[in-house]
Amino acid sequence: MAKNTRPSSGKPVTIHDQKLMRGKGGELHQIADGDTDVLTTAQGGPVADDQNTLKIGERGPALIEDFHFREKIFHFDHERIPERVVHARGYGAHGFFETYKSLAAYTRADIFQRAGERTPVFVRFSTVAGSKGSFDLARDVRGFAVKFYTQEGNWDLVGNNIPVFFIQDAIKFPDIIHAVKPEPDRAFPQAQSAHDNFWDFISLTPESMHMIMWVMSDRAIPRSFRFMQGFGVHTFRLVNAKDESTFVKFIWKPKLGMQSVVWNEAVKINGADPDFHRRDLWNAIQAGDFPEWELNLQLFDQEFADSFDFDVLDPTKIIPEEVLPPVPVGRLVLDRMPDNFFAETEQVAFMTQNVPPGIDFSNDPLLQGRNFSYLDTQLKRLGSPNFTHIPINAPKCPFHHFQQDGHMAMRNPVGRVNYQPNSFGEGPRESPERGFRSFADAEEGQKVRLRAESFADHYSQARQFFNSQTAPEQRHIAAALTFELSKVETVAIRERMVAHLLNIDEGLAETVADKLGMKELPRRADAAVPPRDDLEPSPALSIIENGPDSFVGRKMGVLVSPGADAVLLKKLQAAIEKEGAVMEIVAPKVGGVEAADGSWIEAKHMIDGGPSVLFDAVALILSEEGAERLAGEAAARDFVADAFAHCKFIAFTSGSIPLLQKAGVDPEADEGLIELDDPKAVAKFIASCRKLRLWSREMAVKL
Ligand code: HDD
Repeated sequence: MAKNTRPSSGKPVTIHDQKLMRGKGGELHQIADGDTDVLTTAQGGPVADDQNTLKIGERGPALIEDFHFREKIFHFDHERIPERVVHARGYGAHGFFETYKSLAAYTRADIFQRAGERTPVFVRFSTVAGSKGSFDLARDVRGFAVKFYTQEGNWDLVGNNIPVFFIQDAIKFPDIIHAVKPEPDRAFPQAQSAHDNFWDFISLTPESMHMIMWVMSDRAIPRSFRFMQGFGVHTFRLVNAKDESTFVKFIWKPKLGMQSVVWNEAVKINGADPDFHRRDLWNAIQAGDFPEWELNLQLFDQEFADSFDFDVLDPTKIIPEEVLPPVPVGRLVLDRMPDNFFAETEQVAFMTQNVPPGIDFSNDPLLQGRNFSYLDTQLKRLGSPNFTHIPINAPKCPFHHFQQDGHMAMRNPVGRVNYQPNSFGEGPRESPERGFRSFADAEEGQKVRLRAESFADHYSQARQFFNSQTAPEQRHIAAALTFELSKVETVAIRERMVAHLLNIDEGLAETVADKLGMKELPRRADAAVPPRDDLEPSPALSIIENGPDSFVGRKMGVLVSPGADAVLLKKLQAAIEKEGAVMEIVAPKVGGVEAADGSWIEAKHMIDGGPSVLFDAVALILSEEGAERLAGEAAARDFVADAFAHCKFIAFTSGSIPLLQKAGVDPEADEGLIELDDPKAVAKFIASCRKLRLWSREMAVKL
């Protein structure tokens, strides 16, 4: 029998056994046997009291003898591990990869041998610059890292949602990352590239210009992970059973199509829901809408590689899809969230050097450097060479080796023999047939620190990317450059950047210079080799050109008021669900509203907590009285004004017109405003939503 003192009343309570629970106010409840497990220490000892430290007397000093208290606080004090030095903010999910057909002609990798075979995967998406607690909608590259648990060991394809990189040689990685991260004296800005250090480095690094075009484009503010492409970036090799090599580039294409948000929206999403991308993935998977991507390969040989002016080993270059069409070889489906974020998403250790037999590296100097960095960083972060013992990092195929001991060793080999060769006939042996064999490329040369001439063209593909964008996308690039450079205080840096832009597109350079208020254009930057202007635009590079023409997987926000038309709402809901999209109701109060027919409409958000930036399209189902009342609320006016400014499709009942007008939106402004005045209007509205945005409105809005 033990005694326990309730801090609030001071009255002693006698505890008969451990089957007790404390309510919110600290009160104890007797609970039935078997209702819950008994709380224990990490050593397994049952705990009698988890509310009070052991003291001398009710008001006395604490005793060091309180092993439960000490263990609990000790563990808490050590809960954090170092966050990733880059890609700290991320979100992961489990799933599978399904191979479409045998690729035995190209690779002996087991994962690509049998059509229909499924391989378990874990995927982690991330931003690069921000820390773990930063917001999701930063303008940034997104990491797209896939761990395939193949039958021949783990294969990690550690890619991004952008197919090129800032730098050509890994030795520059600490510099680009230092430059983009918060400045070291002031420790800001967080998760932003819009500051002097970043643009200083970029303006002195012409090789980054192609990547800069991508990062200033809508690719860097994706609508969600589900609507992003992914790229292995580097040229890799596939190697078949005859030890023949084929170069390969890896591309992930989302089944739902690509989609991004606009910058003004991104800024507001970060305030309204900093976890917007996380929540989106969580909700989709929990709802059974499993996101899917197709893996595409661009396969080529040395002769094809030699046909370009640029080097396929240069990670600042792409091979346009129109020149080398990607071949779909399998699909990736994410169908399960981790049971525990820390154990899985935080502790997962991706490494570019994890390749199975049949997949090999190229000499890309960025990839070569990465192959050192990823192993090294895991030791720092996870604290032990035994990080492969953590379930998320352990292979799912049989594995046998003689590595032993070290911190947290959980899988030490058993038996007497822990070396080879040995004469006891015990333990695993190497296999020249099954084992990984590096592609035996012939290499010779002097030891030098040189960048190849074939890496010297820094502008041609930047120009090609810009030329491949639609007019709205080009406007977004100009606006992003202007915004970012407007945050740069050092005028010389702004000028250096415009000098580079002159090598990419004169119109772009002039627009940015004008919007920055520059009095005159700087001299064009010197180019190591003259930029080409004869590269054909590649429509595959535009998000808008490759729109899905579908509202599947998107989200509709419906603003309702008391007296709303419940029949119309039901019709709209049915149409949205039939389309494969999701509807969420926003109301003046989260409890919901009473409809015109007396039925009750449940809401998901109150108007202050459900701004239209959280939705892909909106509908206003308001009674006239409700609209008039909402017109007096800033949040409701913003709901409408933002949806309009962000070029979203807006449906409305005639009763909603007072709110539209107060928000400054002419109900007849354009075809993106659809009055729900007859039964056919719902279908018309959904059909419009498939276009996702009415970009022609953008010039009128002048966002
Ligand atoms: Fe990296 C993490 C992608 C260049 C060094 N990188 C990391 C992650 C992704 C990428 C997606 C997060 C993985 C996860 O979710 O845990 N990195 C890239 C791409 C690059 C690239 C696509 C260029 C093509 N990275 C790069 C270079 C170096 C690194 C040149 C160093 C020489 N990257 C790292 C790292 C990280 C990392 C320090 C931090 C945490 C980790 O590895 O596990 O090793």
